[in-house]
Amino acid sequence: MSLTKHCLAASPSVTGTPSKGFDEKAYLAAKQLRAGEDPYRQHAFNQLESDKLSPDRPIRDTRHYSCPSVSYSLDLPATSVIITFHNEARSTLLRTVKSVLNRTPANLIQEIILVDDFSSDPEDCLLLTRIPKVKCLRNDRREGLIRSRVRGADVAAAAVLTFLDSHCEVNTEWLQPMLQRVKEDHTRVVSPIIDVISLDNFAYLAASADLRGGFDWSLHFKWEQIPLEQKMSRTDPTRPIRTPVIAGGIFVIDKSWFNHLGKYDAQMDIWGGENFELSFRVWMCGGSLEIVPCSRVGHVFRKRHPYNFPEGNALTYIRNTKRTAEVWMDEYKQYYYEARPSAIGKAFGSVATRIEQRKKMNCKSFRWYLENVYPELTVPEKEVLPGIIKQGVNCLESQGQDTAGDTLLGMGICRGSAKNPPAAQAWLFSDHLIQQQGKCLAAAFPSPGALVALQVCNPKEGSQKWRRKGSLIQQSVSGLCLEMQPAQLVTNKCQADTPAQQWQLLPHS
Ligand code: UD2
Ligand code: MN
Repeated sequence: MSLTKHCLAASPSVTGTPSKGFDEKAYLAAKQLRAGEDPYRQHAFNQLESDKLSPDRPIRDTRHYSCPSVSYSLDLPATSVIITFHNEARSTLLRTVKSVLNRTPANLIQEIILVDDFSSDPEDCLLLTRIPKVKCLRNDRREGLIRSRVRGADVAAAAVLTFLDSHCEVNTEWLQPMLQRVKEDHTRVVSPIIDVISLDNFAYLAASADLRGGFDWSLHFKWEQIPLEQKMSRTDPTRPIRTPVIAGGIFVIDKSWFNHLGKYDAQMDIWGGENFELSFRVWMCGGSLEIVPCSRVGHVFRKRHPYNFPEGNALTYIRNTKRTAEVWMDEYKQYYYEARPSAIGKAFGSVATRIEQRKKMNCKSFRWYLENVYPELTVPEKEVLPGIIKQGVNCLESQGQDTAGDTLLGMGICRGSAKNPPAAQAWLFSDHLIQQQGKCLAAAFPSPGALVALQVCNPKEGSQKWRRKGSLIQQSVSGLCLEMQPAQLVTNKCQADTPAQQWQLLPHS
């Protein structure tokens, strides 16, 4: 577990100039695919295609056309790039390293720290230290990417850390926009848009610029569209996108902030879940996460893991996500267990020190996170709650029918008691529906000022789905809020300080 002597050697030459000591061709040739071998077997991508490409191949600049005219500080901080890998293909590993050196101003790269997570051949890593700035740490047993990254971060000399997977290609001006955001505010943790390098033919493909990181209650990561209301209000495509979670592999973080927040949970093994744990921690403990669209980094997304999990893939994922749920999700962890029942009763080690750290840092609650960072994640509401819907001293009520036979909705002084209201003021809240006698509140054509009416309940109907957002009641599909205007109930742009949008849902029991 020590720095090898290669790693301590000073780097005499300037970044970008080929190093005399490193023979690229020999490095690659030594590990070429044997004739007849399945090119997907070892790495779960087409190694043959990767091996054919130059380590310096050009790629298309996939940024929005307004990005090149954005300017950045002249005194951006330098960064230590940390790349952990376990049995990576030489051609992809080398291309990752070269793309960084070729496409980044030399003064911004302090060093590239490779953490060889006990790959079969130590030379995959060691030989690369002949390239200026490249260092190599080798684990003397398999640790997994989480502990490996911490090991790399601990020896990093720069004030800012940049993590990359070992099969990436960074694009034009990828680093500057991320460093700029971190320099302005060291609590920001930033990612690029992650472009796709085809696992079949290694074509470099632009990813959508309208995505952010999301997840479901089983703690399964997914890319999702940024909410409509945010998309509509985006006038400048170079502005960062707030993201509830990051994908995990490619991000920039201030080193002292990373340390302050507790690095990673070192009891997580191999792969998976650490991105949720870090994301919840960053948001809940005073930082923020964002995707910077003018930064683009390509990554080979695979369909299966090319390496083994000593404890098995499923158990490892459970252990890591269960530790995340136990430390960060408070009472909401019940939904994790409902969505992933196989996690119930499984061993996950002690989380006492992580919980203690959360307390010490005085982090906010998971409820705060849900309300402020990820209100789009719907909380399962299985039980049916009977109740009243109050605004000031008035209650939402049905007020007979109009000539077309539609129920009129309005406000009336609350009668009876919350426990025993008259039928016209009694509502059921269930599964995101708000109903009265089989009819549900619906905004069929939601727009500011559009009427909300009662319709026959249909749980599949998006226009009938509502969720609480503090004291607002928001329609999930449109993002608009329920508002009482003098004579009618409408949807309108959500405004937390508008009294007509403040609602209390008081249950009967
Ligand atoms: C994504 C992330 C990855 C990580 C993972 C969840 C991106 C682009 N990738 O999965 O970084 O956050 O989600 O954990 O966001 N590795 C080791 N030791 C191991 C296993 C893996 O060093 O025991 C290395 C591996 O060689 C690679 C990196 O860790 O460089 C990530 O592994 P992956 O590429 O299999 O993960 P990926 O991209 O599916
Ligand atoms: Mn990867």
